[in-house]
Amino acid sequence: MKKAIIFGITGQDGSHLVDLLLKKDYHVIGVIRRTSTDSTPRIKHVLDDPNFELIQGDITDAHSVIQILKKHENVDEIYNLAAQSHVAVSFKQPALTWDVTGKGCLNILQSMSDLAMTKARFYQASSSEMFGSSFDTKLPLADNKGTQSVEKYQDEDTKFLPQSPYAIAKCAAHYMTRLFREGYGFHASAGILFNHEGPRRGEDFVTRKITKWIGDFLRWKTTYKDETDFSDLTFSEDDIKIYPKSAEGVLYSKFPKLRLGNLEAFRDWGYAGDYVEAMWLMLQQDVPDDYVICTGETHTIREFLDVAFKLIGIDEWESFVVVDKRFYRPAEVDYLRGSNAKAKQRLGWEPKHSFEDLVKLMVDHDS
Ligand code: NAP
Ligand code: G4F
Repeated sequence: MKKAIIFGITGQDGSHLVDLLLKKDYHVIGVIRRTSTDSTPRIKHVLDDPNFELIQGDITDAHSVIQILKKHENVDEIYNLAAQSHVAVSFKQPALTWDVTGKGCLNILQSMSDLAMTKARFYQASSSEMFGSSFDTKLPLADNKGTQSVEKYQDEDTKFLPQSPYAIAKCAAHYMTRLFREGYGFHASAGILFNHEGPRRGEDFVTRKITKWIGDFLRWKTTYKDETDFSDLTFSEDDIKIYPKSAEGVLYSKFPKLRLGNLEAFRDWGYAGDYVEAMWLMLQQDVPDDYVICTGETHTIREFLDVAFKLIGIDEWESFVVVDKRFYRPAEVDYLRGSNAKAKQRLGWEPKHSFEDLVKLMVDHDS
């Protein structure tokens, strides 16, 4: 039976990865940091599995990391998914983000080296945020009007131009992973994953914030009305209101509008369950390497809103949303669209869920 350690077990990806590895008959050790409240909701369903164990540790504490690895020196695969993973938070807590997202990776790699764990294979969760404002362009394509358009994309050869403390820390960890591969001969691979989402996504990332709001809004509305008709809602600057038909003009109930930041950014959004398969595939290769994992499609936050609101019968979402400058970032990543040609060719990986599937999965789950 193969054995794997997952740092970041309680996160979105950790929870999908443990599902996948248990299905593949692995023994999985999940590393959990001490928190004052329960951080296991995403992994509740595996806590009693005889092939799963939780162990306490924190990747910012090198002593704790080395003790965990020493106890499991015969482990086959080590996945580092642990991070302070919120880009906006990284501007407010840059040093913490550096310690967790950047140096945490070094703590694991250095511990592997100190313990001479040359057999264990290592996965680093790198990010498309590392590209920042950088992209490449394909040869201009002639469209059917006879003009030329340029297709922008990022792949394994695109240079990094990070735009946040988070992305800078991820670049450091990415290069450290490459150094341990090329300098010391470790089987260390990095997946440069583009945004991936799903029902287990943290509620402060934009996709889940939208679908969670939709679910809460629908529940609020059906508390007062059964019909799906939205025609008698009224809108103030901040709130959505329902007035009772029987007592025109008397406030019956109000619900806060959805407050978002920049709606113009493009993201290449995929489904998290598909992406953890790519992580596993990378560690099954004879030769370690870096891979871009993405769908190859890009959409703005506006487009996400279009699809999500249409699913609940609202064609014009504008009156339900407030653009709030507080959610803008000091520097933005405007455009992400990956090319997954290498992953397709070498790993045989491709995404199974479309953008529309993903939005529906999330709206259905939250409604
Ligand atoms: P997530 O939901 O935020 O999970 C992060 C995990 O890291 C949580 O289990 C968290 O524990 C743990 N963690 C934080 N600080 C730690 C520390 N000091 N020691 C040990 N564990 C710690 O992130 P995700 O979406 O699953 O992403 C997984 C990884 O992929 C992250 O490294 C992220 O940066 C990277 N990534 C994500 C995406 C994406 O679109 N999701 C794309 C590219 C790369 P708590 O539960 O206690 O907070
Ligand atoms: O959902 P987001 O916070 O994800 P972001 O910043 O792209 O980062 C995620 O994907 C990365 C991979 O590219 C990961 F490495 C990282 O760990 C994380 O998982 O924001 C997406 C876009 C941004 O342009 C942001 O400015 O949505 C915009 N946005 C607009 N309003 C908002 C909001 N983002 C958040 N979180 N909250 C808003 O209210």
